[in-house]
Amino acid sequence: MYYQLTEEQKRFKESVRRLADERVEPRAKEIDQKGEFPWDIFELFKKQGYFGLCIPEVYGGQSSEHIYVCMAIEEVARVCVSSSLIIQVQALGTFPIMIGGSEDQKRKYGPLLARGEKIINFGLTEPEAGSDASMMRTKAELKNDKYMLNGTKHFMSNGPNVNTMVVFVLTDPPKGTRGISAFIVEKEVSKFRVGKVESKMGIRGAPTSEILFQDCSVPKENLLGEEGKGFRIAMAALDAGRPTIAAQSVGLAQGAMEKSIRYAKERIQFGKPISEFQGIQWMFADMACEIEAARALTYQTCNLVDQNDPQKTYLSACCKLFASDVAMRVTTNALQIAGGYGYMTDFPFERMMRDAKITQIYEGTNQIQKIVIARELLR
Ligand code: COS
Repeated sequence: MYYQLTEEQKRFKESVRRLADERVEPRAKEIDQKGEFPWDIFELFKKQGYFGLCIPEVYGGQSSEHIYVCMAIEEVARVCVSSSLIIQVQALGTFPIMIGGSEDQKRKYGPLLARGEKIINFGLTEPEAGSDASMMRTKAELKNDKYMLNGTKHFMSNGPNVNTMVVFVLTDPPKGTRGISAFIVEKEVSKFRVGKVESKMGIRGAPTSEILFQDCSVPKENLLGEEGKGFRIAMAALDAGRPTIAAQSVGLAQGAMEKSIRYAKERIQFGKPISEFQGIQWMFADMACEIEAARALTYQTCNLVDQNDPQKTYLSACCKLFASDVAMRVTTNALQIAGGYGYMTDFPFERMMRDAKITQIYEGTNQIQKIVIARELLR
């Protein structure tokens, strides 16, 4: 890994890698095959303080730079993408509070989120509002100091397990995106319910479900920022979130390449290890270049997120687009190098390829990233 990190950053990254190798990798296959949320890994990350990596110290976390949460996700994704989502989903739910929350909200929820007592996600998507997030129908009406929420969010990451959500809803429908507001919604208070739990191609240890809001009352003080600011908070949160998906993609690609190299050095055909064939070597060279480029772009984007640089929207879309396409290509080729064995579930390659596919889809499809990039270029 050649991007220049500080000594502290290097030490942190290596410590996550060790933990992932020792504690997560041995569980990866089983997590995928059983399709169950790994509570043991959740507890492990909680103990390590990984949920505080995106929360400043003053609000009970330990974040100083965006790169830390990204490196944690990267190193876990190198061995198990489902497990990396435990950190990623919590971070994406936390970003809107840190971006749009009041001082009181940050002080109240920061420590609870950092300790993993509040398990949170990001409630934007609806059946009719995917790429066009502004098409949401879930509504909130203010009645006697409480907002009443009605509607359905779907494809909610970690839906069955969360006890808290940041939910984006219409408070003033005629105003379009300016009529969308964001709320912190707690299950204990507002009693939202889990709907259909999806069966998925990959990331099978990271459950995805509908969340149903039926006259769910939310205290007025749980509004994030002001009414009508929700869409902008969501977009700004995605600017911070997309580099985390890029980091996940880089980790996944790195893991697939390493496993593929190991395989190629052991697999004998035509009297020698297949790693000695130039055709295979060139595949590794392409993988390595692309991974290095994706990683450097992702880490650079983290710096822009830290500085709240106006270019962060542009680069976060660039790194998510590029890194996820790299993850898809690298995992596909890693499987190809392992041939028939690669296709079998005894080997990790098919799981990694299935997991890679979602990185091109969630947090905005790669087609949406291209729209974001082009808009910034043409502005
Ligand atoms: N940061 C802050 N504000 C932003 C922003 C950003 N990155 N991007 C847009 N906004 C603001 C705009 O400035 C505008 O604000 P004003 O009304 O004050 O002018 C408002 O948000 C609406 O922006 P825009 O007109 O660009 O919205 P569109 O409806 O055209 O949608 C896209 C823009 C396509 C980029 C958006 O719908 C999107 O990101 N879709 C993908 C959603 C997604 O990622 N879903 C995954 C779910 S989470 S796993």
